[in-house]
Amino acid sequence: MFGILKLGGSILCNKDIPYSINWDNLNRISMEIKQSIEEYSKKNEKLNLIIIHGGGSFGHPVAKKYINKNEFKNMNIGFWDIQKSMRKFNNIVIDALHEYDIPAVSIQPSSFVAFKGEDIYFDTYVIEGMLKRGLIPVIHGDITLSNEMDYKIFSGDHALPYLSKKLKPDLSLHASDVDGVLDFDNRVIKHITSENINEVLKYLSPSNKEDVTGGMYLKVMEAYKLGVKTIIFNGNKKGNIYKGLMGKEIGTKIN
Ligand code: IP8
Repeated sequence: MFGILKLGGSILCNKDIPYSINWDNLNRISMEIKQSIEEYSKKNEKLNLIIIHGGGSFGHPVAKKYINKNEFKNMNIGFWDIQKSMRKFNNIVIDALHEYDIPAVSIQPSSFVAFKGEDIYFDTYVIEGMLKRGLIPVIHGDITLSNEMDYKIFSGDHALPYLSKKLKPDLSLHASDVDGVLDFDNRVIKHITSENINEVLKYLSPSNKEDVTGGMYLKVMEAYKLGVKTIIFNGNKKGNIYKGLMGKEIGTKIN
């Protein structure tokens, strides 16, 4: 089984407090990942896994300091400041995974990922090699270079569809802080296809004001545009990460 799991920053942090970790969630999620690895291994299967995490209360507040009217300013400081905040966060996530003997290794996008227009340059040779060797790459949202002289935030919501399209996992999982994609009555839309996508887009409100990236709209659009089968579900709920990794039906399926 090959899965790519994105952990939204909002489930790993307390978004209202800069640099705050939601330790209960981080520990529980690490434990559920470990449980899934063990469950597959009992069935003589291997869970190949890539983990992606968002910026949470580390990347977003720091990035905001350098964005003015949609443009990056003062980036001779900003680039390393944003990079540093995400490096700290990524270290904490990886340390928690190591507590459960999960062979997590860090991938820092600001060092080698770039945008060319809307296209993403992201060489995956090393990530694929890590997977082959049983390692679990942990990639995060980050600041990246864009075009000739610009910068752009590389979101976990870019990473998940990009890697899913390129590496073709069996499962592409999006653990967010809501039960799935919701309609106006807050009911979970179980399945998004070409039949209902236009209807669904009407329900999606713009991103939370603390986020410098696109919220649910970006998640749904990116997954839909690339035709990647993605599940969006609530990672705050106990057992859901495990269920998701075991391929159980939860949240909203997009394909
Ligand atoms: O939370 C954003 O990643 P996201 C990363 O996955 C930064 O959108 C640096 C704000």
